[in-house]
Amino acid sequence: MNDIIKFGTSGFRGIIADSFTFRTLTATVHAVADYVKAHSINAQPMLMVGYDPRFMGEVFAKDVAEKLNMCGVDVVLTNRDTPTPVIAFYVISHKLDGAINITASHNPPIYTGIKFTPSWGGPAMPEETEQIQSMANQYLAENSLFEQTQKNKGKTELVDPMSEYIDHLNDMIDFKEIAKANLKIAIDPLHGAGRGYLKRICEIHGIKYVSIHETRDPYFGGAAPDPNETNLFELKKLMAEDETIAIGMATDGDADRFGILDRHGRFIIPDYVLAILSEYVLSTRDFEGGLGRSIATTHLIDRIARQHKREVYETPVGFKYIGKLLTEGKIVFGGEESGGLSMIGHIPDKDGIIAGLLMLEAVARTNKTVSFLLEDIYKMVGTLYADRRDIELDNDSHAHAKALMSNPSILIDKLKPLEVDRTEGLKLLLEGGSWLLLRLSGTEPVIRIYAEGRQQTETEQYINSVQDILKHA
Ligand code: VG1
Ligand code: CO
Repeated sequence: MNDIIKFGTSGFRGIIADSFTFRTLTATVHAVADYVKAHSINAQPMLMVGYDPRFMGEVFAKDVAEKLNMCGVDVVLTNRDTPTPVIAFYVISHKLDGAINITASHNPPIYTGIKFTPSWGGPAMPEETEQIQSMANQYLAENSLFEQTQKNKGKTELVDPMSEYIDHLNDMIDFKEIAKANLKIAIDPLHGAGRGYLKRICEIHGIKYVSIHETRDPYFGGAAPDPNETNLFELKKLMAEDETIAIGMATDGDADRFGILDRHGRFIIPDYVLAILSEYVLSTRDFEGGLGRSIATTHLIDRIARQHKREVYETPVGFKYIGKLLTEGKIVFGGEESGGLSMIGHIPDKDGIIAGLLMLEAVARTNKTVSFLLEDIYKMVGTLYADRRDIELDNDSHAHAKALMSNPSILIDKLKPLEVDRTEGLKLLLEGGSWLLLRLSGTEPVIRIYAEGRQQTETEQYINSVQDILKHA
């Protein structure tokens, strides 16, 4: 039997009315309820239920709350679309048993999905989602969904988690430094769940700002709510026209990813943002511990860790692994090339809001632009140029991509790697600190080719060589 409900890198996602329906949602919710009841120390467990601003998000969320109540689980339901990091913070600070979030994150508007946050506050680990997934698919197959009502029904309460989260940021960010620098910023939540958050933070702290895409639009203006260079063209334009804006900050559909623009609207790829902020956090925060990065993320982080005599931990792709390292106290700061980061004292999930604020603090304190901060990194540890290309896959090309990854001799003959790493997908470690990684996405039907070379041209060559092989397969 083919499983209809599949948890990928972060949650179960599906096209609305195709694999994501009330039926698959209900099956998943029942399975989550089973999981939570088996693991909670409370007789009546409690979950937060939230949603992003996608089509019918609030309707699905209300349905989730009702189904959870029927299963004997209490619910705190968010009063509006809410960022994943805000939900994670609420779960931890209120010691809940977890959360269900109706979101497909950065995916295009035809998708929605479910992210499950367990009580530890990070994205669920594979051992957690495997149990939920197999139970959910069993419920679907047996068609036994609505019989499971309990005598002790749960209750639902509506909450507004915004101000508690914003208050907590006072412990994480040096707003005094930010105020002193008196900078103006530009904000773009891309119509996602981050709507109103950075804006409110600016209002509270007297930071000058302009913002766009703050309204709810389930079509996200016609693109995916992914804060990459292409999708940030309007923010870019706004910054190019206003000389006084020091930095631009964007968040994705559920506001756990960041996008950063330097003055004049220059897009800074997340790898560089992570390098700058790893260095900044290590030199301004007094915490013990190493740095964390995924296998697909810049090795500049390793060099920065070495400079500070700290450990670096490499994980598979998915912030859950970095979240665990934060929870275990092994790292001070961790990030992923897709635009995810968090730090000690905050949540074990990525947070696009704190990412923007941390960069603003770095710019304010050092009185340097983001590009200058990157130059400082290069001066300190040398240069590396990271890049990624995503190639859409149909059935044929999917088979080719898989074949190349399982038998990469043609690539190995061509690039002569020093080492082949099979932790996830295929990673070739090359001369002079360069590397190449191929893996299939767990959230979209694409193969991702990542590379990092000593020159931009070297990076492009590596990526092109894979693309050529795939084209001619
Ligand atoms: C992608 C990113 C990964 C991220 C995940 C969830 O996964 O590469 O870094 O953690 O999305 O992000 P994949 O398997 O498609 O490469 V989010 O903002 O969609 O929760
Ligand atoms: Co996201």
